[in-house]
Amino acid sequence: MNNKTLIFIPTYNESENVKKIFSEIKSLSLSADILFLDDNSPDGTGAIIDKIIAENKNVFAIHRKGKLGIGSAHKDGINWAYSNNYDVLITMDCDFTHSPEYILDFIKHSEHHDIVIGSRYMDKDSLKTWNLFRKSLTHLGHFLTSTLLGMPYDSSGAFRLYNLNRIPQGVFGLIKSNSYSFFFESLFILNFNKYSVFEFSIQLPSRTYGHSKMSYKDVYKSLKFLVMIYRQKTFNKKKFIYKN
Ligand SMILES: Nc1nc2c(ncn2[C@@H]2O[C@H](COP(=O)(O)OP(=O)(O)OP(=O)(O)O)[C@@H](O)[C@H]2O)c(=O)[nH]1
Ligand SMILES: [Mg+2]
Repeated sequence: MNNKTLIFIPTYNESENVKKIFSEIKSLSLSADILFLDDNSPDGTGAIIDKIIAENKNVFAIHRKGKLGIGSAHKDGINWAYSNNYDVLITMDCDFTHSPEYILDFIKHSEHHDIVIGSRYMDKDSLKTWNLFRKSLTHLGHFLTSTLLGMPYDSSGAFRLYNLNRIPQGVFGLIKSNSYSFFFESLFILNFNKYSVFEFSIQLPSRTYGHSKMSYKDVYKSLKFLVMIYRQKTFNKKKFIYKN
């Protein structure tokens, strides 16, 4: 692997997961750096990250003053990766729903594609440990994003690889969402501008430690945002075109 690679992990109250996820990634022996972005987690996740940084020179952190949203965390992570000249960016959650060993598959599949996505919908057993409510909500989300945005992909997940040296930074500048809708908005914009997307199947176990940060308000906001993109795509699609 000659590409300069960054693994980006946003955290909010992940004190039970952050050390373990770091050691699992470390045990893969990749030549990759890791960037954590913590939003001043009340449970002290930020201090645990600083301890990891003090002992590992390939680990970095952005500390923000408060919870600014998962989408804005990803945008800051992406901009940091461009500013620091990374070729490849892998993004993932800290809660072990994204198993670190898949990172190797992302890298393997990245050679011929601009974006690689771990999909929950190619294998019907991918979400087998999830409760029925959460599984139904996820499938409904997938049905709506694929129907309204005309993309067959798993567009609401964070387990992704971006080939930054094939995607101009300005494309990401078109993304408006700072919340969970960041994921389908970013994929829609990338796909609309003809960047290639490759998916492979992943198993997604449910979170073991800690709590989900997604609220009903987030789900409602995402739905509203989805309808807004659908309307803009129908009546004003020029808005999504990236002009160099
Ligand atoms: N920095 C930062 N990280 C966040 C924020 N919201 C969520 N995260 C992190 O983003 C990742 C995904 O958040 P989750 O709460 O697991 O959301 P989810 O995966 O959609 O929901 P579950 O499947 O129910 O866990 C985790 O690593 C969180 O700690 C935020 O506002 N700021
Ligand atoms: Mg999660």
